[in-house]
Amino acid sequence: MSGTAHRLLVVSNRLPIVLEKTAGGWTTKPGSGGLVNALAPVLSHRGGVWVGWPGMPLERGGSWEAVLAEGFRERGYDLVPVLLSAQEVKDFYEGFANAILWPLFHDLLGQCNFQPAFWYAYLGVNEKFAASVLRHSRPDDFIWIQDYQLIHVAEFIRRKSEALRVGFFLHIPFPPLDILLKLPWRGQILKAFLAYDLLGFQTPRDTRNFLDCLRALLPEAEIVDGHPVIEVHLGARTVKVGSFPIGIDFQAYEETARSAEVERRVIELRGGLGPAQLIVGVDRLDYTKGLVERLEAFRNALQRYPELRERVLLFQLVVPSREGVPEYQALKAHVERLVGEINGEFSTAGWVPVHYHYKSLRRRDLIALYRMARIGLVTSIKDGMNLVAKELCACQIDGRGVLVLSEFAGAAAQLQSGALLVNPHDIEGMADALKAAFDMGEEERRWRMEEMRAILREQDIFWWVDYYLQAALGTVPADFRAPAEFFPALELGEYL
Ligand code: ADQ
Repeated sequence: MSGTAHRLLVVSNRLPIVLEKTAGGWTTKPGSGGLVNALAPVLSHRGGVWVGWPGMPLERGGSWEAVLAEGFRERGYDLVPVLLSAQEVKDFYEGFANAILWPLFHDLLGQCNFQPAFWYAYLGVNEKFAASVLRHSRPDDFIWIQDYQLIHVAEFIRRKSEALRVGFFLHIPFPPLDILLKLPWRGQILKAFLAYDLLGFQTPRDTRNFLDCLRALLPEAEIVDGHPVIEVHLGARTVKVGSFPIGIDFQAYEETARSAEVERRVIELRGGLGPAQLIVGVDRLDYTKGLVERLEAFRNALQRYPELRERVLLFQLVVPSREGVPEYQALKAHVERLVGEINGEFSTAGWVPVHYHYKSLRRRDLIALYRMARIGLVTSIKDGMNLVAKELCACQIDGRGVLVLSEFAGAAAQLQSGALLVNPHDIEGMADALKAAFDMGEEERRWRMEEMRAILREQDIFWWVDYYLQAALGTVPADFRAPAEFFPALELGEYL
């Protein structure tokens, strides 16, 4: 493909590995989270460099450096660590990134803490990342900055080099104008986006929001419509903008789901869970994932549809995340209280309705769970894409599962023809969707799942990276079918 001539230099807040200090020295394990899971196969495939924070306070010259270099040999790409102090982690990572941009970009203004110190720490860390990129890049590299923590990196790079090719991809949603306006540093953040050569958003919804903000706040920027990439001209700069729905390594998930090892795990797990229809939820602990709403909907379904009792079982896996941020600790307590209440109210001698696990599963076990799901439940309040929904479909090799999916997950645009779409704020609506999924016959389950799997097989992670790099280099084929914007269908019949 056209982009392969360029070495890829990926920059993200976290490196794709987690370092751990054990009695015998340092070890590494793969990181979790959507960004790492999506991009790791891309770099393994193409080679390149990954610049990021190793996830813990470290000093230069330690024995951990040899372990990172070892990781490079195993994975086939180079790892470049950016070290952060404990104060930077607090003010930049937990502060500006996760207590300002994360909630704001998910429309959750009430969760924001607009501390000025967080802003200065964010700028300092972005400058540090830019310095590391400048040190490790070659003139012909394609530098690809990932996600909301690092929006300002290109602006700092541009102070030293206009010539380097630098793209950006936003994994989370871009907020509507009225929400962005609340950010004290809205002008600086918006302008920082324009230091890139190509801006990638997950969905046309996010691209539209970004362009609306530009039109309102930076009218001197000229927006030139195009297909599939739009151009923004500001002074001497041209910035391309487009929607690139991120995919997964579909084939790898599917093959693992078919493996003898997963087959064995499925048999073992099935024995432990009994005959009820298995509803599966898998999420990082995060208030954007709609965990509370999901549990309320499950409770509502058990109340209103007694025939579901003893015949469904919700297996909810919650992966620990951002444990240093107080809101996440409060959310954990809330989720656990709800699980206790539901189990207290409905359990019988041989049946516990919610199986709740707060841990990180091994990949093999996660895939076994996806494969076994008769109902996959994704109820994000807002989500850039949501890879869990896609991974679950890739593992549904028997086509017997139904996906219940939030309208506000980016994935809804691609999966609308096969999923049962729900509004996560509508508790009764979600409970009704669970009942509809429970009742759905095998034939309908199969065609719906096959529709989704066909799209995900084609628009996988390698498709995504090719499409992005082609857009960066101006070589997207003219007949390319760009993703369309998704709006929920309203049932207005009775009012019209
Ligand atoms: P996340 O908010 O992390 O990603 P999501 O897309 O659902 O959300 O990805 C979660 C990832 O964690 C999945 O790849 C899943 O396999 C992995 N995971 C879940 N449980 C695990 C476990 N027990 N152990 C290890 N890994 C586990 C952000 C945005 C999303 C966007 C992605 C990618 O918030 O909207 O889809 O980036 O762009």
